[in-house]
Amino acid sequence: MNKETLIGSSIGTTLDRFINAKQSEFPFATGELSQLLRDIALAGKIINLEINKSGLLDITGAIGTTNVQGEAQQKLDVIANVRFIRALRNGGQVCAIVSEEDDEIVEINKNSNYVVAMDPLDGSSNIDVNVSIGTIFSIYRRISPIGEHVTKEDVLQNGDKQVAAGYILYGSSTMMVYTTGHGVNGFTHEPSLGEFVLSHDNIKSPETGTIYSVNEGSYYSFEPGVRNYIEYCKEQRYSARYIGSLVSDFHRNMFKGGVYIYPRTDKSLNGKLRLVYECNALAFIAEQSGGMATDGERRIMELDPLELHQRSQLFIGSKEMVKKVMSFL
Ligand code: P6P
Repeated sequence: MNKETLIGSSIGTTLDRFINAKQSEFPFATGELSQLLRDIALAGKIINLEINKSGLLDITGAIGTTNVQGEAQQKLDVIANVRFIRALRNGGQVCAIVSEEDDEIVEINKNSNYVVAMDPLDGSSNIDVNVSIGTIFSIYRRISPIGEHVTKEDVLQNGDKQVAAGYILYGSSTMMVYTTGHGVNGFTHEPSLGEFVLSHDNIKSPETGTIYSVNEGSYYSFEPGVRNYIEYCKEQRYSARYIGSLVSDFHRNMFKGGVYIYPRTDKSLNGKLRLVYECNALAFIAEQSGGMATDGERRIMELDPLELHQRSQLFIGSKEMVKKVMSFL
């Protein structure tokens, strides 16, 4: 990149500056959403610090409790949940939070405008073995009047109602990737600055690819169409890449071209991933970057959630690859 291009490029802009610049693109923007995005980034920075030294502190491993899914809660799951709830409470923009780690809606401030649905630390069983993990978040505007208690309809909105969504990937570098419906941008954490800095602007996903991500250990419990698609991938000599951390698999496939599949199995009759705080956010990012996300029949973002922790099948990634999977179902 030559000097003029480098100077003219927006690469290197801090997240704060980027949010401020983009806010001016939103007529009548009051700055509340901007502040909320900053609050999420702040929580991500704090969690990043803790993850990076988790092997040295007694914060890895399970804590002996299970979440509403019946899954063993990891210490960092609970720490991340507390960090996010505290950052969003202090930020003042959030009326309620839906979290994988809380059975019920967490009411924050009934005088605030936004709802956040999040998985504070997805893939957390990977923490102990130093595999990358991620935070996933969706942001909605509340439906009920400000000043009243939050209702279920505030938090059970379909994905098309998201005003913003994204993830923080704690990987070889820590990145925050988000959309407000005007494209997808990626920010890399610069530790010496303590800032997220724009590193990937206007991310576009390849229309197709040669990577498929699925847990083939469940092969014999998949429906025939899914098994036939996996056979198709092998015939095409595609690459099987499955980290066991949804954000990492999704992020790689968005850049390189690929499809991530989590279908129903005999153990997860409706699929394993959660619609409200995992599938919807990544579906928004996928569509905004030119990809696609379905439950095998319908767009993920059209599905009307009926309960907080509802699960869904997930077929997400490069548009032509998702269409190809669906042609087998
Ligand atoms: P399995 C992690 O628990 C997670 O929610 C996703 O991050 C990941 O892709 C998937 O589940 C892994 O599930 O059943 O293949 O181990």
